[in-house]
Amino acid sequence: MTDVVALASMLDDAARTATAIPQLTATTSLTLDKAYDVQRAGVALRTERGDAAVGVKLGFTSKAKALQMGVSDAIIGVITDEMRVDDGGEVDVSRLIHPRIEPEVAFRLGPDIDPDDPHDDPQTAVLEIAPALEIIDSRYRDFTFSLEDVVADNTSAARFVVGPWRPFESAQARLDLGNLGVVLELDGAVVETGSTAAILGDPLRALPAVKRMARHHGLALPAGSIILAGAATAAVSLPSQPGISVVATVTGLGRVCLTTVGGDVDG
Ligand code: 0L1
Ligand code: MG
Repeated sequence: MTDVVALASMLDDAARTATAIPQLTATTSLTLDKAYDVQRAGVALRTERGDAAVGVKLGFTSKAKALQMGVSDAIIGVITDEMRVDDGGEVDVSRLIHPRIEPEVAFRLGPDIDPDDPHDDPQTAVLEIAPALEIIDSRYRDFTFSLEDVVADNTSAARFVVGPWRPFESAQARLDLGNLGVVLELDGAVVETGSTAAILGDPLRALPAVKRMARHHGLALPAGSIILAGAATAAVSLPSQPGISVVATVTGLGRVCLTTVGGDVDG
């Protein structure tokens, strides 16, 4: 267990000082279960400092990314209050190592989901849906890692922004949530376009996946939890200059944005 806490501390220091470290698996043998133990210990370090878990996120939800990593299942991480940025708010890039940004869809739970109850249908617990932006920032040098490394690193979770919440039931009645157009703009230019179909074929599939993985890895899904379903396009590097605007638009759900601050004026 000491080993697990020591590994979690290394990743935690890397995040707090915005300093990349070598992959843990370069010097330590890590199974997937142990990697999730390291992730849990890292989240515990955050909560001991007063941060709070506010939900979960899925990674490797696109076929392309899963193939690239040679994995057949998504991975799950924890998002916390300190990672949250208001819609239209500022992200200080000087506090991040090599951030990348991806457009996503977020769900918010009304009641809690009991991961251990096989009769608890996760979709019926969803109250709201929104467009979202996730900033991932691997704590590893060159953004290079194994599956176990990235799980230990809390799936590269760094910041997230959620746009306007809309009632889930009416969005589902009115829209084909499995194929909504998605546009990502950086500094006024379109840099990625895609579809919500890139998220597990349909972002609604994120809900049973989250429940299954929460059960397996001992994560709670209390009332009000936010679920980041996964990326609808490839992730794009977030420039390290201040004043860069990022906008994601999901057809029918609306837009969500942020602006960079801090960092190097010359990039
Ligand atoms: O949120 C994501 O899809 C990323 C998961 C971790 C992999 C990465 O950092 O690219
Ligand atoms: Mg993501």
